[in-house]
Amino acid sequence: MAARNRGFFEGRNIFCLNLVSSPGSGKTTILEKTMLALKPELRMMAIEGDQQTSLDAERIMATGVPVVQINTGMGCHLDARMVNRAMTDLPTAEHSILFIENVGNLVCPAMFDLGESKRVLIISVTEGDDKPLKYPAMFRSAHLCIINKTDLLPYVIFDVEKVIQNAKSVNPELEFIQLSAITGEGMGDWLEWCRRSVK
Ligand SMILES: Nc1nc2c(ncn2[C@@H]2O[C@H](COP(=O)(O)OP(=O)(O)OP(=O)(O)O)[C@@H](O)[C@H]2O)c(=O)[nH]1
Ligand SMILES: [Mg+2]
Repeated sequence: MAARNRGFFEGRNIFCLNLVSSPGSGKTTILEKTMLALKPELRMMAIEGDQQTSLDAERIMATGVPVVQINTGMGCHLDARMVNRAMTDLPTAEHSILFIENVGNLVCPAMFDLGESKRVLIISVTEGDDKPLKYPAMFRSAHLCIINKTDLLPYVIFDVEKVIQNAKSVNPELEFIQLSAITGEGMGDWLEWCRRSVK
């Protein structure tokens, strides 16, 4: 099913991102800011995964981007079948970006290919710089690592160089972008990464 999704996305030049992280690291906040910034130039869609509620979908809807909420109930991750079903409720614009916000969980989503083009892992500076070593599967499966909430660095014990070094020890190919979704610092690098990726 993941392969079918991937073929569907590739055939339409839909760049699909699977955003994974612990709960609360800032996935929805980054998406809200990204959508408001890129709306004038890019077509976007979103799938929101949570165990319960449509709270995140409502936040995305407020930006004007088409969105579908998936509730996994007792489930702890999205799978390719859920994404395939959700796509029937989204307008599939060619040359667009599909953002899939996975269920907040640094373990299970690592093992489920959704058919995405790239996997984006978000870690916030309040989570500790040891996380790549403790949850290596997620860091190993990601293409890009966003280090979020850099505005909080003066208040927490978190060594950015160390988290990068730890993450590279499990995945030497991993790219990094540091940003604060709240102050906007570093958001330009992420927006540029998105722009470059859409064909
Ligand atoms: N200081 C600071 N707070 C942030 C930043 N980004 C997000 N937050 C806050 O972090 C909290 C969680 O943000 P969300 O965007 O809901 O996180 P999430 O990863 O979507 O959470 P789940 O969907 O529940 O996994 C909110 O209170 C945000 O305002 C940031 O860059 N700096
Ligand atoms: Mg969220």
